[in-house]
Amino acid sequence: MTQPVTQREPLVTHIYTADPSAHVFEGKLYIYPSHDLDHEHTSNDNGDQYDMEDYHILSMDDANSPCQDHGEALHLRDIPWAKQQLWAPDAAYKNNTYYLFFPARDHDNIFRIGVATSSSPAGPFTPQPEYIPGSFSIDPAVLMDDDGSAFIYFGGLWGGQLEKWQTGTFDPNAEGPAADEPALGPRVAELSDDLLTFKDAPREISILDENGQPILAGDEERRYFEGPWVHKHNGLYYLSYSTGTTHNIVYAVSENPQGPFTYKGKILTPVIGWTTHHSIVQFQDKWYLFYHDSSLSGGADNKRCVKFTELTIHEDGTIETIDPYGK
Ligand code: FUB
Repeated sequence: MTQPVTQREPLVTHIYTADPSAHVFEGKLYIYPSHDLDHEHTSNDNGDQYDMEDYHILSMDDANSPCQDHGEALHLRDIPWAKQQLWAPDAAYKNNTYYLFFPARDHDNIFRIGVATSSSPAGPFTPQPEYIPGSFSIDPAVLMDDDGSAFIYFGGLWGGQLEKWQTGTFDPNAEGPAADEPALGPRVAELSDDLLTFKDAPREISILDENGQPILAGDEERRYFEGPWVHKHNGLYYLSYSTGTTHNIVYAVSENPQGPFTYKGKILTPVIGWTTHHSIVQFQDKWYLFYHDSSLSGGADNKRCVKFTELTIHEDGTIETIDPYGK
C-alpha cells in the first residue's frame, strides 16, 4: 500500500490481518498481526475457523505514512513442534535480537507458545526447535519492564484451552468454573535473561472488582476471556483484555506487574466480527490503540483487518472508551 494510512481504516487490504501487537522499534511502528487466510470455514466455539499458517509483519514510519508489508516472516512448515493454527503473536527486543512469541497447536493438538528470533524487527524469524517448556494456551504478550525484567502474559478460554489447565496439567475434559466462582485469570511468567524460557512456573493473575472481590466467571461483561496486553503508564501497570462473549476490550490496573489487578472500565466497545483483540503503544508522545474488525470481509469472523486509532489516557489515569464506529 502506497497511500498513507487513515485511522479506523484497514492498515492493509491485500491480505487479512488480526490480533495486532504494536511496538516502536528502530524509531518506527512495527505491527505483529495474525495473518488470516481467505478460506471458507464455519465458525465454532473451538476456533477451528482461525486456521492460520504464517506471519507477515507490518510497519509504518509514523502514524500518517503508508503501511508496509514485509512479507512472510515465519511459516508453520518451519516450526518442528507446531501442527496448526498460528494465532496471535507478540514481539520483544533484547540482546540485539528481536523475538517473536507465538501460539500454535502442537502435534497432540495442545496449544503451546513458541519463540523465534531475528536480527531485524521485520524478520525473517528462526524458530526454536521446541515450544517454551511449561507453556500452554494462547495469546502471548510480553512486557519489557523498566528494570530490565521481562514478563510474558498469556491465556484464552474455549479454543484457547485455558479451562483445561486448572490443575497444572492438561485435562481434556475439564470445564470452566461455575458462574458464581472466581473467573479464570490470564497467566504470567517471568522470562529468562535470554527470553527463551520461563524463570518459574506460570502464575494465575487475579482480577478484582472495586470492592477487592474476584471478578466472577458469570460476570461476562468484565471477566477475562483472551488477548492480554500490559502497558505501563506513570508507574502503574495496565492489563487490558477481551471479554470474549461480550466482545469488549476492558482494562484493570495494578502497582505490580503480576497483579492483583483492579478492574477499571471499557477501552473498546464491540467491533464487527466475533473476536476483538488489541494492543496499546506510545509513539511520538501519543498513545495508540491497534485493534481489528471483520469489516474488510463484510463480517466473516475469520477474515479480519487491523486498524488503529488514537487513545486518550486522562490525567487521572483512566482510559477514554472508544466506540470503533463513533466519532
Ligand atoms: O486469531 C485467533 C484468535 O482469535 C486469537 O488468538 C484470539 O485472541 C482471537 O482474536
